[in-house]
Amino acid sequence: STPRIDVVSIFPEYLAPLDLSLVGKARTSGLVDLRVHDLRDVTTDRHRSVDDAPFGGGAGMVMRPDVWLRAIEATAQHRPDPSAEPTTDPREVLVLVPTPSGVPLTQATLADLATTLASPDVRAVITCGRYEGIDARLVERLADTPGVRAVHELSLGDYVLNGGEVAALAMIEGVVRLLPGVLGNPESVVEESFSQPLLEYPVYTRPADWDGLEVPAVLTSGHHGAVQRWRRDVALTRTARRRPALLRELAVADLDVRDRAV
Ligand code: 6GU
Repeated sequence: STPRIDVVSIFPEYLAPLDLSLVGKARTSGLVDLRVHDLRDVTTDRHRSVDDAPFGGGAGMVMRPDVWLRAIEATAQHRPDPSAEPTTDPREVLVLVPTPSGVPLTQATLADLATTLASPDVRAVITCGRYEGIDARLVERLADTPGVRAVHELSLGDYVLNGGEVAALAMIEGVVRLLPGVLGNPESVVEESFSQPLLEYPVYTRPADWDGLEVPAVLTSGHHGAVQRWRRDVALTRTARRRPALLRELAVADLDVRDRAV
């Protein structure tokens, strides 16, 4: 079966970039089944309302859990081609909830997701909230809803966006490139930073002298060992300056390895 991700949003047009580039190609070549839905399609009132005032007061509006649950359930309806009768996708669903209060999204999270989605019995749904977020009882209810495998509340980082759509784009791009058959050269996945837990070294191309700015001499020396040492050194220096916590984690992981050897 094809890995499947459904995205639900009140701004489905926000997800238009999923037609482009590597993700767009993965879709048209059948490597991933991505479907975008309008949350308002499952509303039942004349105003198609998806939100209400917060209990306890405060600014903004809160998204209604009943509408969201219906939308997630509706994604199971599956129409292999537009002329066919709809059938129900039998797979368990992994619900991904983008929120600035979530667990930080990491390369390890993406790798886990890619593995999970590559298995034939799971699909994912991403719920793009807006306003002040979704009524917290949605996650509670999902946790004991049959057919729901797990719920992950995930954050892109410590800053505030207006809604989950940009996070959904980030999650999808990050996962799709890890799916089997999507990247031509799997070495570029293994080599990049965060598989190897250091920031990447700087890269250069022709001309060797660009308007007086020269490429580091070691890179044109033809000495492969020296190039590797230089890249490792610059990556370490860069990581120490820009992401000191990352380097400390690496040092701790290294100590753990030594402890196990004792
Ligand atoms: Cl996942 N959502 C929103 N609204 N803001 C964010 C975020 C997510 N991650 C960082 N900021």
